[in-house]
Order: sequence, then C-alpha cells, then structure tokens
Amino acid sequence: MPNCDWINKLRTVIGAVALSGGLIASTNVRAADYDVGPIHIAQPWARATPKGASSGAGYMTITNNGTTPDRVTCLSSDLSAQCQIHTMTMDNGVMKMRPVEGGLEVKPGETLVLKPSSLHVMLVDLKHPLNKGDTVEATLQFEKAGTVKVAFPVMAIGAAAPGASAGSGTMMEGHGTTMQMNKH
Ligand SMILES: [Cu+2]
Repeated sequence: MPNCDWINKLRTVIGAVALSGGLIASTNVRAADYDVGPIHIAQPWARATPKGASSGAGYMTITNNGTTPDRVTCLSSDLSAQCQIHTMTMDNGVMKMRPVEGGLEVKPGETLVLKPSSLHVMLVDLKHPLNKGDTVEATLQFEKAGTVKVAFPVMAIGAAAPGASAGSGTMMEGHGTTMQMNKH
C-alpha cells in the first residue's frame, strides 16, 4: 500500500521536526549543569541588577559527590572586576554579607544551595548592569577538583525573594564596609 507508506514517512518527519524543536526550546531555557572531578554544579543563575548597581549576585547548587571535603573560591568573572563568594547572616536584625575566608567548604555528600538572602557569588564592580537574558560567566576554583567556568543566565529582578529590594540598600552599605576591611 504505497499511500499508507507515504503517510507513515510524513508522520516520521513531522515527529522528528516536533522533537528537535522541543529540544532546542528546552536547552534555550534551561541552564547547563557542570561537573568538575566529583563536584556537580546545577542550575546556575544570576539576578538582573537595577541601573547603576555596582555589584550583582549569582546562584547555583554545588554537590560534592566525592569522599573528601573541597573548598571553592571564585577566581574571576567576565562582567565584573572581582568575583567573591559571600555568606549572608543576620547581625542585630540587619542582613550582612561577608566574603568567605579561604574558600567555601563543600563536605563529602553535601549539597550547598546558593540563593538570594543566603550564600551567593558576588560580582563586585560590574562593568555594566546585568540585564535579563544576558549570560555572565564566572570561573570557580575548587582546591582539589580544579577550575570550572560556569555560565549564569540572568533572570528578571523579580526572580528574587519578596521584599529583598527594601533591604538591598542596607546590604550594599554593609557590603562596602566589609570590602574595605577585607582589603588590608
Ligand atoms: Cu555579597
């Protein structure tokens, strides 16, 4: 039955086009994961910054699938003069962030979640504001596992935790102070 055969071929072609279209769409939306030695990095993203902001932040999850602890620092970023890893803690009711001294420890079997109002990659002295749809790259160095360049897709400012804008001025203020102290 030649007719039937032709329809089946057409179906296959349509199916393949639909499938590849779907794959392209999903890779555009989803950020890449990274592996370096036993370290797995998933869902990197950065938050868009308002005009005039001097620093921005990147987030991701870091899992240590190895058997020994490792320590991660941020070496550099393509869109900022400096790159650091910061912790955020409450100090007398004020959120303060500080660079992690000597690298952020990732214990064996542990997954660290870098997210707004918590651990983050700090992009200090941005070359220009981070706009939604941009990608910012940062090179992370693991003491044992080695270095990996991670691309952080920039999400909307609104992708942040609610109420974050109200405290951001104070956070930046505190940030500037700790940066000064860190330079000596
Ligand atoms: Cu910070």
